[in-house]
Amino acid sequence: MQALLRSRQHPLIHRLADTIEATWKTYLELSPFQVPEGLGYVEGSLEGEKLVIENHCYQAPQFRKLHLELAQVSNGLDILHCVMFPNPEYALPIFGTDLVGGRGGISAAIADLSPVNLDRSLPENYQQALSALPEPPFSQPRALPEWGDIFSDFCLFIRPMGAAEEDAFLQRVEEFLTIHCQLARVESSLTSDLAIAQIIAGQRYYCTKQQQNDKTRRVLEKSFGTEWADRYMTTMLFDYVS
Ligand code: BLA
Repeated sequence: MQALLRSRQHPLIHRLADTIEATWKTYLELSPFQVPEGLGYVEGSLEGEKLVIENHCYQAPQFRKLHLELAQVSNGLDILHCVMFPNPEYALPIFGTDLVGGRGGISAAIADLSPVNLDRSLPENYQQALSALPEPPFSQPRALPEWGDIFSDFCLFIRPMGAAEEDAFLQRVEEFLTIHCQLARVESSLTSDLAIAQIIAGQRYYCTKQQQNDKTRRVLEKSFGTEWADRYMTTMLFDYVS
């Protein structure tokens, strides 16, 4: 078995990957998740840029898929992508985080608990817990893209400047994750088919928006081609139940 990709990645990516897995193991009843055939570990280099992808997936009673992906492009780009897809019988938001950067530092650090209910607001218990967190001290906020209407008011999208801001980002994501796992554990499942159908629709909306991220698509296309990139984005990164 080769060394884990994270040991060769930007330190913040390595630390966040470890934090995500540790939090999952602490709070959730994890079981294995079957990654689609051939997608656990992938390498491609179509237009010369070699891309390596390592997927770590689990499931838990409240989550149909817990996905942590680490990727590295030979030009020096390091990526961490993580999404926790709730089982649609639970009216839970979608946790997502993306870190993109390389030797020059992390250029994009984003984390959110994104609502999926009809009025696209977070449940009251989430709003309360998130509002109680101190205002984070980041000097370079970044503007969300057009498709970013899926994100909550608590969404963090920054370019971390220096070690202190990297630490603060990591800490904030750990707080999001802990709040989410703690609230998910005590959430009861929905019983009404209508309510479940509404959650499914909300999750589908989230995924169709994320599939519009051309920056992700371009990185995948350059190494694997357009068809593979599209299939990967719709079946591995942002698949939804129908
Ligand atoms: C941005 N995502 C990016 C960027 C790249 C990727 C290259 C641009 C970085 C920058 O502007 O500094 C690439 N991200 C990838 C790739 C994968 C990936 C190749 O995950 C996977 C193989 N993206 C997510 C999730 C969120 C997300 C879960 O996967 C949020 C919860 C957000 N990424 C996100 C946003 C941007 C981004 C909002 C900025 C997009 C823009 O500015 O247009």
